[in-house]
Amino acid sequence: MTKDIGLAGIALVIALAVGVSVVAAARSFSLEIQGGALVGNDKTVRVDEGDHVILRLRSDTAGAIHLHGYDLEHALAPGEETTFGFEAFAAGRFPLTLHGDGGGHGRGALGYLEVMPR
Ligand SMILES: [Cu+2]
Repeated sequence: MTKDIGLAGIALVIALAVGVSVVAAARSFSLEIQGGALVGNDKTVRVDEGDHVILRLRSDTAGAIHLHGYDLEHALAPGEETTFGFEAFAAGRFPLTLHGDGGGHGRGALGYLEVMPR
């Protein structure tokens, strides 16, 4: 009897693990920053809660990109593509800002990360 419960428990754990891996996805986006602003009209990165987000960033100036709410910062080197990866652990709308060499915000949000709840 205890053996059956043990097997059922293992099956449940496997089912949960498979379920999670099926719904969460790796989502990759390329963002280019020129003159302190994002290039292009779409300033919003949209993902689902639990996704692994990869932002491929290219900037014409040095500084850092700051994801508010998640409180993550990623350094930028001029002219070089860098990869900023993180888990979308919280649902909501979060500003992405550019911090210059001296720190602080240039001119408000570059764009937004929108994370849809599961
Ligand atoms: Cu900031």
